[in-house]
Amino acid sequence: MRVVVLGTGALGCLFAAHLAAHAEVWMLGTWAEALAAVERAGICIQEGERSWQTRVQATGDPDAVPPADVAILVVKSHQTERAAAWAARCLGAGGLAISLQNGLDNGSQLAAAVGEGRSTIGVTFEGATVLAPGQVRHAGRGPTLIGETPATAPGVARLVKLLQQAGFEAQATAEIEAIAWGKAVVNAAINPLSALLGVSNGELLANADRRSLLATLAQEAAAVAAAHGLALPFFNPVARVEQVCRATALNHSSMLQDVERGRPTEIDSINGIIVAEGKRLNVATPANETVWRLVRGR
Ligand code: KPL
Repeated sequence: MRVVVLGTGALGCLFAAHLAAHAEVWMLGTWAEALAAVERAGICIQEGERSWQTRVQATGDPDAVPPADVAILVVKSHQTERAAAWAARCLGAGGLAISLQNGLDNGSQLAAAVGEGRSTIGVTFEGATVLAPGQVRHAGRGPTLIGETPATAPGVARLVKLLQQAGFEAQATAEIEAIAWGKAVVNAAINPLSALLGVSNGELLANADRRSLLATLAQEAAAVAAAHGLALPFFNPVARVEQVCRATALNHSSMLQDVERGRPTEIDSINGIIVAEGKRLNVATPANETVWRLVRGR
C-alpha cells in the first residue's frame, strides 16, 4: 500500500514514521527545513527513553508522488485548501483521503477537492510535539477514530488495518461527526484561553475566573452541537474539558504554540465555526465570539 502524509509537523512525522514499516510512505509538505531533514536523516521519533529513526520519501512537489492508496491530511486548518488540492492530485483510483486535523471545516474542503465517496474525517487522540524539523516526541497515546459511510467502508477498513499493524489504536465509526464535535468543544474552551492567557492546559484550572471561562466556552459549544442534533460522546462538557486539562496538564495547547511562534492559529476552524453555526441555529455564543475576536486580534 502507498500512503502520502500531507504535513510535516508533529502528527505528520508520527504517522509517517510508524506506517513506514508497513507501507510505502511519502511525506508531502511546504516546510522546507523539515523536508530537508527527513530527506537527509529520515524521521526521528522519541518515545519515552527510546529514540528511533526511519526513512520515508519526502517532497514538496505533489507531482513527484506516485498514485497513492491513502492520503492523510495533518496540516494546520489554514493550509487545508492547498493540501486537499494536492491530495486530489496524488490519490490513485480507488484511493481514500482522510483529514486527521483539529477543527470542523476540514472534511468539507477535502470532500470538495477529492469527492464525497473518496474522503472521510478522523479524530486522533495521539499526542506529539516537534523537537526539531523531522524530529518529534510521541507525547501521549490515544485512540484514532475513522469515520465510515457505506461508500467509504472498504477503504476505511483497509486503513484501520494498516494503522493497527503500525501500532495505533485505530477503529472505524459511523459516529465521527459527534466525536469531531466533542473534540471541538474541548478545543474551543482550552485552546483560545491558553493562547490568550499564555498558560499550560493544567494552569487553566488554577483559579475560579479561568474555570468559569472554560465552563462557559464549553457549554456554549455543546449547546451548538446539541442544536445540530448531535449526541456528544460525553454527558457533561465542563467535566470533560476539566478532565482533559488535568490529563494534559503540562501541554501547551496547539493554539498557544502557534501564538508563541507567530503562526496563524486554527481559531476560525474551531471557535469561528461554533459562532457561525450558533448564529445559523439561533444559539447564543457570546464567549466564543469574544475569544474568537481576541485571538484574531492578537
Ligand atoms: O487538542 C489539543 C490541542 O492542543 O490542540 C488539546 C487536547 C487541548 C491538548 O493540548
